[in-house]
Amino acid sequence: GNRSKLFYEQRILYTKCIAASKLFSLISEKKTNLCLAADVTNVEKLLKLANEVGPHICIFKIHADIIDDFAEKEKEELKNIAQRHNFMIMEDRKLADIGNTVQLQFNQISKWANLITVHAISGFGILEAIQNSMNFNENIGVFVIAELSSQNNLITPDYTKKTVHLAEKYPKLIAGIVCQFSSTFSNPGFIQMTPGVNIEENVTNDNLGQQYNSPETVVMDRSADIVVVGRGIINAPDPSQIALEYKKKLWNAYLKRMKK
Ligand code: BMP
Repeated sequence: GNRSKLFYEQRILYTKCIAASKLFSLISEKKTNLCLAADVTNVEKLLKLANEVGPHICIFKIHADIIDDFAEKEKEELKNIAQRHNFMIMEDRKLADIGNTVQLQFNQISKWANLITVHAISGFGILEAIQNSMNFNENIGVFVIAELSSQNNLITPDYTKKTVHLAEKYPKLIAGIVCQFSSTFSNPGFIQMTPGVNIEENVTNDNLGQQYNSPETVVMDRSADIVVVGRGIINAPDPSQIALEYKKKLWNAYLKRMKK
């Protein structure tokens, strides 16, 4: 089947992951497929961003290990903001260790995050470990990294294929796949999350290998379901206003894709 021609609401029928079905319905309710990469180091700034940009996003994605003093109190505050503005919190931890270690890491992260990213590099053990822990917390959704946006990264087409194949074996766990292309997977129950987007004129990369495309390219040509934007929003003088602009562009690209 062609997952890119199904509406978000329709995709709910195909997923077995609770977090993914929540995500599909909140996307269609809020009419936003924008994920903010809130890559800031100051915790006050982080919470301010969550408050201001919250109405325009489906996911607030963070790297907890870059934030100064991200303690219990701040995590609670972020959870409250998420509830108020109806978005999900993703820890982009890219877990990659052996199953046992990942289980210990996951048990910490699952106390405050709704979604988490993992690399499948260490094999089935990583997903087994999360599945074991998941019995206590069924609402965490996993996104598996099948491709990276960075130039000359070491992921091969074979690795990508095997990653998707492994993900298929854990349908209750896997909310989606982080990848760049429509052809990477076909399961309509999985959500395609795609980073590397910037709408500024002439911004096609940074100087550390990141590569950028337009909202239209990733949503229409590459069938992204959720698009990750970081510096394009967080470095702007008015993040909330520019987030709204990204939101509109990304949603229009989705509507155009459905009509095409
Ligand atoms: P920016 O839009 O500022 O380039 O940020 C992109 C975000 O997406 C970063 O938080 C990065 O960790 C994440 N990311 C990425 O850029 N490429 C990938 O392939 C996978 C990612 O998670």
